[in-house]
Order: sequence, then C-alpha cells, then structure tokens
Amino acid sequence: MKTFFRYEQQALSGIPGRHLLTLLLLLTMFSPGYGQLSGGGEANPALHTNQVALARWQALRFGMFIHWDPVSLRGTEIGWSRGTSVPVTDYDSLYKEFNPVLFDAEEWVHIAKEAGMKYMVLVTKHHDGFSMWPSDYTGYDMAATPYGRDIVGQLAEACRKEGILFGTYYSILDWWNPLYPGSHGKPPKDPAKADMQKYTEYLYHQVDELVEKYHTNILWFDGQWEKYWTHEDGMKLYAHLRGLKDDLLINNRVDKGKVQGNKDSRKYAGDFLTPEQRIGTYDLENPWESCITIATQWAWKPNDKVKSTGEILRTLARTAGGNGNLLLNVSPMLDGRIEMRQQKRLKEVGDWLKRYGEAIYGTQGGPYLPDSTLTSTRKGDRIYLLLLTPPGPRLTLPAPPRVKVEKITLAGGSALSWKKRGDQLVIDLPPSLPDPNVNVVVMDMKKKVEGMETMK
Ligand code: FHN
Repeated sequence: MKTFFRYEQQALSGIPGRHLLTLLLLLTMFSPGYGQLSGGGEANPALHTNQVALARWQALRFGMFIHWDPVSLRGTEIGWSRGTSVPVTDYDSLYKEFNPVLFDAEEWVHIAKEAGMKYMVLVTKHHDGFSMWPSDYTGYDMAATPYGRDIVGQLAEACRKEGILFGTYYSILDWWNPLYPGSHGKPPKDPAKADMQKYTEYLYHQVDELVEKYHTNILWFDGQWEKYWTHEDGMKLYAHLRGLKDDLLINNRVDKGKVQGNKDSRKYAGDFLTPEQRIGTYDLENPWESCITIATQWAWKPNDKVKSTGEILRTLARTAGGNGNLLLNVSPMLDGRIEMRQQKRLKEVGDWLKRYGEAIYGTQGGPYLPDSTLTSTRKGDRIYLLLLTPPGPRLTLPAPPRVKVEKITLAGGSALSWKKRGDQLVIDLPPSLPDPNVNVVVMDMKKKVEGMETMK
C-alpha cells in the first residue's frame, strides 16, 4: 500500500497527499464506472473491476501509447503492411536488422513526463506476431535481433523508477504465428498448421509473462474481432488475468463488445471502453479511453503529418470533459528515438498542463455536456470550463441548479464579473485570453459538485 500511495503522490503531483486519499476514496465511491462495466462479463458476474485501480487510472487522464517494432525499418503500418505493401518474407526478416541502439527508456519516460502524461502503454506484440521482449515461448522476439536487449523490461523499469503507470498492449490475433488460423495479406497461411487451442495456450503463456515478469498494470488487448476468438474466450482470459493480479486493469477488447456504445456493457468483460481515433461519447457510467495517433499512422512513417498542439489540447480537453482518458500514440523511429517534431508537440502540451492541469487530472467530466466550443470538468467544489474556441466578450450557460456560485476566475488570471439572468449565468470575458489554444475558467461553488446532474 505504501508503494501505491508513493506512486500516487508522484503520478498525481500537484494534489497534496492529504487530499489524495480523499480524492481516491471519492473517485472510488462516485467512480462513474461503478455498477456498469462489470469487469468479468456475464460469465463472471461477481468479478467486478478493481475500483481503486480504476479510480487511480481515471484520475491520471492522459497517457502515452507507443506503436513500435521492426516495421519501423520500413516506415509502413505495423501489422497491416505485412503481406500488402511489404512482402511477407521481407516483413518477417526485418527483425534481423532491428538494432535501435539509440533507444533510451529513461529518455522516453522523461518525454512522457514533460508532456504531462501519467501512464504509458507499450505495444509488446502487434498483429505481426513479433515480441518486444525475450519471450520464453517464441524465437521471434527481441533476443533474435542484433540489439538483443529487452525493450519491455527496460521501459517497465524506467516507468517504475519515475512513478509512471506501466501498461502493455497485446494483440490477440497473430497473422505471423502458424497456429493462429487467421491471416492478412498474401500469401495466406497454410490452414493445416492452424490449431487455435495451442495458439490460445501460447497467448496465455505470453500474457502471463507480461503480468508476472514485467508487472504490467494495464493489459490493453486488441485484435479481438476475428471469428477465431469468442466471447467465452474473452471472459475466461479476463478472469484468469485478474486471478494473477487483482488490481490489473484490462480493456474491453479482451472480449467481443463494441469499443463504445454497447446496449449492456455488463455482458462483456473489460474494465474500460476503447473508442479509437475519435473523442469518446460523454459517459459518467462506463469508464472509457480514446486512443488517438499524434500523426496519421500508428507506427512511424517518414514525414507523417503530425497534429498541431492546439488540436491535441482540444482533444485532451474534450476527452476529459466527456469523463474519458486520452491515450495519445507516438511512433518511435527505427533507431529508437522519438522524432523531434513529435517531441516538440508533446512538450507544448506539457507546458499547457503545467499551467492548467488542475482542470484535467483527478477530475470528473461535466457537468456541462461538451459541445464544439466548450467542455467542462469538475473536482471538489470547482467546475472548470475549458474554452475550445474564443467565445467572444461573454459566456452564457445554464446556471447550476441548487448550487450557488461563489467566485469565477480566469485560470491563472483575474476574477471575472458575472451575473445570473433567470436560469442563465452570464460571464464577462476579457478582450484577449491568455492561451492561444484552450483557456480555462474556474467556477468556485458553495459545495461539492461531483454529484451534480448534467446540464445541456
Ligand atoms: O489494427 C490495430 C491498429 O494497428 C492499432 O493498433 C489500433 C490501436 O489500438 N488498433 C487496431 C485497429 O483498431
């Protein structure tokens, strides 16, 4: 437990320790995820998501996703370019040249921290079957490369040292492994070699390594969509992993539910929903995380178009405002460095979070329903209005019912004048706002606001 709270102190820096316990207990009690996404799915009705682990993860709000493996030698898309733009024989030989001598796990963690990211999810095995650690169950792994060292182990250790929550992505489907029946691109696999039962045993051994050797805190599954993996397989794997590590968080792609928008989330296994390349839907009940690329491709592509800092900040504000997390993907180069263009964006995002992170970390989405100009978050007795576009000389929005406004200020700036007009709140804004991208207005309320109903 001591480690846990030491970690929390580092990861949620900026929130005094004495408030941290209250925050985590409140998040656990009011955790939007409680009672909906059940964790184990309909086959394991008593196996609920670990609410303390969930509250800790939700409070972090912003993480780094990393798609990287020998395919970075070609600059084509990881997994998908195998047997399409890159012939299978070429793709499957890239590991023989993979020698990222400039990989520096501590530098990556430093870049993530400077970006204000509080957790990391590393692709450990994508659809192309290559393992980014020296696995005891395959020869198609880092031990077989000229570099020879353990990428997963180095990053896990660097995260542990720096109080960054370490997570791992693992693809259920495997277009390289002959035991897995599915394939992609040309030539197709020899179906005579397929054996899904043996492949599932291999998968269990590998994910057990990620939990037992690297102590991953998040198992981010993907590649669940093909017919060879069933709803029952997903619920069984979820229960197995929680038996190994009770405070493990497992995403909903372990099972067959939709990434978001299931009629009844409790049917499927998983602790959080995973909308991709889009802002998730406002949802105070089911925890969710949007995974979005900083560029256009998941894996590195030379001269890829990198999103602007403003677009990234508005995306972060809108995910937090929707009560979700943002997992922003970076794509390291073949030598192990994260390219300077991506680093520059991340640093600018981190500079914004140094000034306004209080409106993101440890917050709950709402109470105002997000729209294209404004989103909102809340914590304790504060409501944060995140202005996505300059709203002009005044801001008009519904006055919070039954909770009095005490004070309204421009974050990091002056008090703002405001008045109630009927059931509306009219806030006067200065002619120029301090931030070129996203500005924050802070509403100090007379009482706690976590339970407030959503306002349109
Ligand atoms: O096919 C993968 C894709 O390469 C990438 O890993 C994303 C990120 O989660 N998931 C799948 C597409 O949904």
